[in-house]
Amino acid sequence: MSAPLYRRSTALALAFGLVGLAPSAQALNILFKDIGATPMSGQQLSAFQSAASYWQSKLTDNVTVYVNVSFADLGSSTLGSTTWAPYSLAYGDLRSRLAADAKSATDATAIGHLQTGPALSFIATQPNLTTRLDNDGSLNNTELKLTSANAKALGLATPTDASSPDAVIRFASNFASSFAYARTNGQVPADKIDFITVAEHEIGHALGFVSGVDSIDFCLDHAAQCGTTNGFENEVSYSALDLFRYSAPNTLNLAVGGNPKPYFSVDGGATSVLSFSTGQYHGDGNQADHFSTNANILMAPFVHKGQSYDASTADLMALDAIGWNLTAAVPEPQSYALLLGGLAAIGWARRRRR
Ligand SMILES: [Ca+2]
Ligand SMILES: [Ca+2]
Ligand SMILES: [Ca+2]
Repeated sequence: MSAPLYRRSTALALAFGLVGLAPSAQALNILFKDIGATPMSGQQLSAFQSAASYWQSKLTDNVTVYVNVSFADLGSSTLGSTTWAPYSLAYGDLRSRLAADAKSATDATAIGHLQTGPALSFIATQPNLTTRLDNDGSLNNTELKLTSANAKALGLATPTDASSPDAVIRFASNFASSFAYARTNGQVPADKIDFITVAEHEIGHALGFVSGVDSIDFCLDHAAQCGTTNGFENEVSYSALDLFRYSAPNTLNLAVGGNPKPYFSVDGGATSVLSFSTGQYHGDGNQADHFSTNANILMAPFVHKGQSYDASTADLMALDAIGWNLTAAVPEPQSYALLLGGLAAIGWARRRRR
């Protein structure tokens, strides 16, 4: 039985905001609730609704995803963060689910290149920071951990609702006045950060753009807190997205850092779609559940002032491969500008087995 990894203080007064409008049948439905001590404004809720509606327009999976939202103190450089409810399952079961769910060319390619058998083989970081080929068939090879929303996209039942949601998304109160909460002709002012971009990014994490590499990265320095004093072999760490993290053809690379740098690939590593970031603490400085790029890629670690963008082809391809079904989508490539602020996803937060 999986327990939600996020626990909010019951002393917090819940402020109920508007709930997402239900779209037509046979589509993703994102229902959200403002749980902040200070209620979000109408324009803030409307902006989040825009981000939710964006994803609803891109994904056809007939599931309801519950998201709690609020503004909170996230420090000086983080714009948003997401915690999510986990859903663990055997690798073989996940592979079967992905095969049964396959609809696109990306899906077909991805399924055709997944490792066979009950246990994955991959490059992994060890507690002493060295790496090795982990093919020992222990729990970290045989069981994976998805976001509950990702599990829903694969037809798995997850007991979430508004009081026990799929994800909790927090936005930086420090940047509340730096955000633009609406786009004008698709743009925001040059000195503002597009809140809708940030919200779409965080929802992307909730939908499953997460990596167990971040968990390893964090737990390398927090073994007692993580319960990993005996190493990572009997931990469920890796995500569906981690099935597509390669550093060479046929080399699944789930190491922190990564040399060469791992990249997103749906054909067993033969073709790199885009490089991944490699870890906040022992990698390239950015959480591994992001692409590694300065371009306007939604699931990159940064968003740029004055820039507004939605999911790129690479972002959508990743969600497609992990179990979502896409409506037709052809985003345009975009140029990039100034870096500003990290979009930290606290996707590493883990649960203990047993
Ligand atoms: Ca192992
Ligand atoms: Ca798909
Ligand atoms: Ca699906």
